[in-house]
Amino acid sequence: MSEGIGARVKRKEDKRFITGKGKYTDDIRMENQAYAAFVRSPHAHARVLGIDTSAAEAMEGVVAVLNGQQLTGDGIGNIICGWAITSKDGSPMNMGAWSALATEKVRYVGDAVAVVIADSQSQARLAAEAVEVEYEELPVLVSTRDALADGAAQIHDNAPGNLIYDWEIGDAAATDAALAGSAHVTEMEITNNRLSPNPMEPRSAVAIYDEAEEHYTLYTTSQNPHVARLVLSAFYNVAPEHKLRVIAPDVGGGFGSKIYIYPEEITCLWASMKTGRSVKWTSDRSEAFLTDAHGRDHVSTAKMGFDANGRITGFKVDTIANFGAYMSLFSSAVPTYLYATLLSGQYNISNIHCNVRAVYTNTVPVDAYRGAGRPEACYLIERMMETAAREMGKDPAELRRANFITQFPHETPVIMTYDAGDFGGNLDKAMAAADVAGFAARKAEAAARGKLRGLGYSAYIEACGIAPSQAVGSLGAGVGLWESAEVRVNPVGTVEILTGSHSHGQGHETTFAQIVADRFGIPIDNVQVVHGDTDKVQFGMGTYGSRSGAVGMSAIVKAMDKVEAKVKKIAAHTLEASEDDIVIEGGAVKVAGTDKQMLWHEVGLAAYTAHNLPDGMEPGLKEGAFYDPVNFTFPAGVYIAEVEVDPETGVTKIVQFTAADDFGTIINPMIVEGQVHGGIAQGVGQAMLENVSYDADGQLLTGSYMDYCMPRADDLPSYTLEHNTTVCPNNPLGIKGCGEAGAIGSPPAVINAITDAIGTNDLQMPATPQAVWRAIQAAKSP
Ligand code: MCN
Repeated sequence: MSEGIGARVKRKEDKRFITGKGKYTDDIRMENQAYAAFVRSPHAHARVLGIDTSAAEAMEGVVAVLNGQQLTGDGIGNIICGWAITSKDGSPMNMGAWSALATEKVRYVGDAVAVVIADSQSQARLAAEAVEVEYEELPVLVSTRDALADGAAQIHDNAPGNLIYDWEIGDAAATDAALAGSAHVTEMEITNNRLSPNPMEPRSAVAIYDEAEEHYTLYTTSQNPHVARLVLSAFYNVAPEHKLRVIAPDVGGGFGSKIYIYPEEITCLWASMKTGRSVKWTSDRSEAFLTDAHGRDHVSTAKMGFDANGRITGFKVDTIANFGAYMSLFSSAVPTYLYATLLSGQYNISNIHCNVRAVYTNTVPVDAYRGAGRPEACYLIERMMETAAREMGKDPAELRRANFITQFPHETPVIMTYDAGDFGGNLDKAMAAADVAGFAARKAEAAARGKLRGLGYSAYIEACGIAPSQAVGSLGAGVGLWESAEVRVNPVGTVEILTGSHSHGQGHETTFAQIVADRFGIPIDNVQVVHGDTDKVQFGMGTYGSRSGAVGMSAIVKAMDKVEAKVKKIAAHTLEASEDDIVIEGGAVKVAGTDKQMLWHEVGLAAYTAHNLPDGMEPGLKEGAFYDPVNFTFPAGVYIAEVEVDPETGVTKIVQFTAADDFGTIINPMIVEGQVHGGIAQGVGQAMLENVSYDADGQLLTGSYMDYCMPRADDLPSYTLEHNTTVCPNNPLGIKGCGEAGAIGSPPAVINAITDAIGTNDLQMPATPQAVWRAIQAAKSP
């Protein structure tokens, strides 16, 4: 069986994962290891008047108690947001100061003010409780909607009215005019609920300072160890870049939350230098809820206009995006270039305008979480489309079809250029697989059992495979978004791939090996994928924005092109043939049309023994490449959810979920399906169960799995998945990213299905039984 492109190969890495042999950060044990425990604010907003560490310092096992004054005194810089967004009046964004250990003020419950380093974890935690911090409580602001209101608590002095930026995209006047001239305008207020990321492995860091070498090593749960090293050295001044090695070993999921450099990594590195001990910190689940960057949290009002034929005339959106207490690394890009630029959806819309006001509140910082801006855009558009269809008495599928973009490339009014797609084909496949034609009969049968059955669509598009450095750089990104790779063919013909991408659940060790196996005709077991270590891989931009396939693999392809060119030269020279006649097939390098050949490993050996290489050729067989894409990739699809609601209780069951996706060329269908399954599960979680909730004092009400409801297997149906392939023209393999699609496309399908069932559009996520029941009652009352 082929193991190459398109093969349903089992994941190579799973052997160590399912046998408990994965090596995670918390598995690292150093001889002189000490443990860190953070002293965290119990208040959402308070002035720090004093910190008394004397009792803690006297406790058994305590090595040191360190605070923010010492940290800043040692020149450790503030945590920053790396993507500059300019407000529409030309002013820069108002970034409030964020010290890894707070000095004068705390701004959310869980904000760290000091750290205890002790011989054991329990000693550190006990001593952290003995640190006495005197606080003066300040007024608290939690609500996204109220953040800009007069009299709201002021969170950062340099962000008057809590406004971080007031940004816009598109043509306001043209959109207003289009709406004014519309035959029908649908208007909605839509919230996108705040989510907690919940990777299986909580965050962890082990910092090791080697005094003799003045060298630091950081093991950390990172999706992008090179960016972590860059930021820690260049911006936070923790260690010089060449004296800092960052290793992200096995990482048990991230979903975006492990892109950022958090206070804990910075503090552990610094504390290791201060104490001369290796310092380990591993978050427990409560700490994860309190400190991992949250996702979403938008409040939007939107108007979508239609002409008499149901063609969209204009789309106007006003969004308030809650950033929490501080600006995390990529936070500013999420509700702007990852959200508003996708507001055209799959539709041909001439006039779009979106205004985004980003605000501070006394809550955990908010940043990218699976989909990052694109789920928020998709949810808005797709709820508007479904509602508009109902208001105009049109079939929701056909309203979408009538507005689909059919010609590519297509430039939207919100600066995206979609490169390829077949939106009508996706809809056809999804409708056939979901048996939409049979829905009326199923609905009638459910009604006979006293159940309300509903069907909801979502036609999503997203921009991923992020993306061209030049474009994102000019839009404010502080980093390029290329990727690097090195392909090393060993003397025995086995291959090592060094990549700047980082796998933390996506199966890169398998899919990356598959493209090498495909190209060189060798077994995937002869390919080793090396990633996650700044000493082994020179640089890389890491994994997020579903970019490892489209960008990371493209860098490997570029490096393989160079290897192949050299292999052909060696074989042509050895076999006394023309380079043009050399082909690589089935593990051999052959002269086409003859029986002359070298086995793959013989070429490897020839490259290293080097006694018979072409004149002037350097020995060895190793090539590197950087790949910078010319555009994003645009996966798109249609999701159809079918639900049954019990009108007496509001309990809702998804009885059928169909996804027809276009991911371009698929390297491994099994891995892609796994990605879609996981994404849909998270989307269903957002739609029906998950919601981060604070009380008015800024206390987190959902700080454990007793209160934060994650989807479980029995909340989910067996999915029906279809693929409709249009090849991406902008990368060598024709790939589009698949890692976020499920989380982007599924929430509106679910809510559209529930609102179809209960006969009201007035429902916000999460559609818990209580929320659904209330919506049914509200719809009944006059
Ligand atoms: N792939 C493929 N064919 C395609 C596209 C992708 O076979 N046409 C394969 C890739 O080779 C890779 C996997 O599918 O093995 C996902 O590829 P891609 O869509 O490029 O996404 P990334 O590898 O860049 O992963 C990032 C993406 C994001 S942004 C989030 S968030 C997310 C996700 O992946 N977080 C995850 N999936 C996750 N899965 C797990 N288990 N854990 C996470 O934290």
